[in-house]
Amino acid sequence: MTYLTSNQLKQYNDEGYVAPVNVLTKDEANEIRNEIEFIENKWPQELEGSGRNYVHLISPVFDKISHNEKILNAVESIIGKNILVCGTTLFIKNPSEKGFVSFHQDAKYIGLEPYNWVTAWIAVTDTNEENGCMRMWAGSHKKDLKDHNQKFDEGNLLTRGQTVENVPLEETKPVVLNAGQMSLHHPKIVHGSGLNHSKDRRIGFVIQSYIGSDVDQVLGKMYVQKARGEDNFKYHEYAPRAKQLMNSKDIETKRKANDELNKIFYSGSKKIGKY
Ligand SMILES: O=C(O)CCC(=O)C(=O)O
Repeated sequence: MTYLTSNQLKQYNDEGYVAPVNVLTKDEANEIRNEIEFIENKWPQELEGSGRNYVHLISPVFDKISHNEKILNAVESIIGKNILVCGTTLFIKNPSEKGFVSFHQDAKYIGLEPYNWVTAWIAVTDTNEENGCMRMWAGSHKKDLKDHNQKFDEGNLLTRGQTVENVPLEETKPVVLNAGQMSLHHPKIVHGSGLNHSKDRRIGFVIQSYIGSDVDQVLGKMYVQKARGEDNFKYHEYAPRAKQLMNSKDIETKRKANDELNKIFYSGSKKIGKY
């Protein structure tokens, strides 16, 4: 049984996130890391920039994780049984780089409404305070969306460097996960993460996000896949599931999906960032 327990649901409702949730074995997490490193070696450009998005469309390994029963059971506990995979992203912090994620709310620029959706952050490597795990401002999901400064700052892994200023660090909690565990977070929770001070990579594979089929995209177009239940709303484009690594048709779908996603992320912005 991997539906959330009443205690886990309480944590999600009270704090805006739940962690850790056990979903993958260490071997399954390693399989993801190997897939990433295989792609990086064989096709060095593929995961660069906005190529870090929608990797589940070009790789059966990521496809399998995005449709994993245990993950979907936990997600169903939050958003109900009609579930679509709406996007995926790799958040990789290499030890030699100065990557970080400024405090932000996912709902600010993504255009998914209503907020019947949840983000699943899968730890591909162990993630802790030393290597820059996420920090959640517990309870912040209960308030309205906040102003974000658009900083486009060096090292920021977010598209616009969007930043909620003056977050009280003492009210944020580290999301420490072993490889194979996940956290689930609310569209409005303020969260971010610091630098990787360790000697190894910190890798998160993020299903960003699982949406209820009742969730529309109010800023543009999105490529989804049915994960569970029914889609009686049919708001979105459908993308085929990857059966083979880097099939040329799938690469084309990933490119189109990213072009559309960029229009959403940069809607109203005068500047375009690295991702
Ligand atoms: O990986 C990180 O440190 C941040 C990821 C994030 O902001 C998200 O998944 O919403």
